[in-house]
Amino acid sequence: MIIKPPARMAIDHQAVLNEAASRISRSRTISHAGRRNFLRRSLTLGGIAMLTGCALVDEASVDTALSRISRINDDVQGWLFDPNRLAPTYPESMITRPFPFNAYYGEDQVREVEESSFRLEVTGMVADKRKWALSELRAMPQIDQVTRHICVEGWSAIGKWGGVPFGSFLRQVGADLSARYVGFKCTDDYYTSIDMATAVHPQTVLALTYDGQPLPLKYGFPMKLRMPTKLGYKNPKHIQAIFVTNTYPGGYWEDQGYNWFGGS
Ligand SMILES: Nc1nc2c(c(=O)[nH]1)N[C@H]1C(S)=C(S)[C@@H](COP(=O)(O)O)O[C@H]1N2
Ligand SMILES: [Mo]
Repeated sequence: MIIKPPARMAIDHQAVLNEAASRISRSRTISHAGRRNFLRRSLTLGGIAMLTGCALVDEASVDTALSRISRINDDVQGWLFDPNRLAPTYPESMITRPFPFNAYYGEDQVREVEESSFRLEVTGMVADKRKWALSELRAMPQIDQVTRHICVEGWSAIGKWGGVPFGSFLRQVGADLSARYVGFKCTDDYYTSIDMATAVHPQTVLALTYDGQPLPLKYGFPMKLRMPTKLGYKNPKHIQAIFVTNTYPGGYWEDQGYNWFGGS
């Protein structure tokens, strides 16, 4: 089927995005599935073509349109993100046991990391680029929180993570907090990146423990970034390097089409 593109016209992108943002926030009171249907019903094919500037004539242009929508969606989620709104926390009695494992490989392929020689690298737009031993991170003030992890593969689970509030860590290394992104490289070659607003959110934790114990290997030893405001794939395990940048770093799943903002 060939869908005729609308005639070229000046598009007020700001107005379109404002409308999309207000639709999303209005639809926040309804369920996730309801919200999806709501948006699906409100965006016509002509609307998609107009919003993305793509004539939906073949599969390639549909893919381009979808990835542009995903980037517009990143912007809208970024604008809607409330830096003071807290994700729900739960009593310890609700912790999911055993907590599920997930990665882009099987649990038998988790790679060892040697604790004594491990050093966290910190690069990019930061004043202090020195490397960190695990013991130095453990010496910083720590917090604990019980939150829900949501994986797009269709499961969610409640767990307890503890560690250094990531905002404190970024301030400690003199990160430029006006930079757009914080990127992560992991010892298993996974990588991802987040927006600065989420990086300094009060519940974003550079987690060193799980359920009161040093972070087990399968859950991301030596450290993971735990963000209850973001979906599972945005929470990098086995962090080796952290960098602050204005250049979009993408991510392992994000580069394969997962939405970059990945709010939950
Ligand atoms: N380094 C690394 N981090 C990762 C992944 C991965 O494959 N490698 N998978 C992500 C996904 S999709 C999920 S759901 C969670 C799973 O974390 P868990 O094993 O603690 O449940 O880790 C995320 N972080
Ligand atoms: Mo996931």
